[in-house]
Amino acid sequence: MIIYLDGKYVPEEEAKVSVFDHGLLYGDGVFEGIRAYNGRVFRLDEHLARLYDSAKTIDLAVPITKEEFAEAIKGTLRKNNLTDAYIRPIVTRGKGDLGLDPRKCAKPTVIVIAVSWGAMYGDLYEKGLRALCVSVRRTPAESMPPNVKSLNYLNNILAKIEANYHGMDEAIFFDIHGNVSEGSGDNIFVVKNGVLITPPTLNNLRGVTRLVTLELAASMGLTVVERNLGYFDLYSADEVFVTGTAAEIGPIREIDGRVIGNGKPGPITRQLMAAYKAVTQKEGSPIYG
Ligand code: PXG
Repeated sequence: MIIYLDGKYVPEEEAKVSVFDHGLLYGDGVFEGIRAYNGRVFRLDEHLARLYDSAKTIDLAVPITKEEFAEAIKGTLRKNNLTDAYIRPIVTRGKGDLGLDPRKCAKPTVIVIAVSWGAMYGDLYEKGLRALCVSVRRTPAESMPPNVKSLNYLNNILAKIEANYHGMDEAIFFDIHGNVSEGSGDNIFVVKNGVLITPPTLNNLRGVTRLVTLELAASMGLTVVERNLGYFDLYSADEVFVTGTAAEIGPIREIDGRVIGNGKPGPITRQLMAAYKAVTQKEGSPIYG
């Protein structure tokens, strides 16, 4: 496997970062998760825009341009002969000392990893996922905006651990005010009486897949509403699904023991899953030629 590291393509064994890198010491850095389908990188510009916005918010200057970053991503895919892949761009604060002060970090570390990747949830796209509303709350925007895709994912990992202990496939986060936020690594939608509803994005990550889903829903003539949701809305929904680059569109069949709809992926969810599959297969920035 070939990794992009600070301007060079190197074998995985040589792709090493310092133990003094603040990405490791403090989770001080940002990342993205991007997919390539059928020889094209899906929504590359949107992911790069979010990466640079996340970096800006934490006062981290990405040392290369977006165009150079796009080329680093495609270059990594080409070096590994990939057409269908999961891509992980990372920018860390870089090597510093054991103190917190980011001014000690002279140069950000830039990494691109790309691996071959299939469906994340296997047969659960047919059966539906079981989800748990976890007790751990999504980090409030007042502390650390959930819009920043930072390397510190402990909040999300704690949610995942709680869901794991309960034998559930995914965690559903609430914010500190009691509003539904998102999944541990995906955004959430409910369908009620034919209307698609998803929370506004102050308390969650502005998911690229969320945006694509909203576009697809609009093109299908569905009514879409962005408003806050509570437990009531989840438990009494006709359909619930999560969206993410890794998860794609994942139907939820059960939440906290409540069966959602008839316990199977609902018709609107299925329509959106099919539309998402179609758009990922034909859209995107070409890797080769
Ligand atoms: N919310 C959070 C907290 C995320 O981490 C999404 C929503 C969906 O965003 P996109 O742009 O991908 O539609 C994410 C996605 C995983 C995993 O293992 C997920 C993400 C990153 C790393 C791993 O599920 N991010």
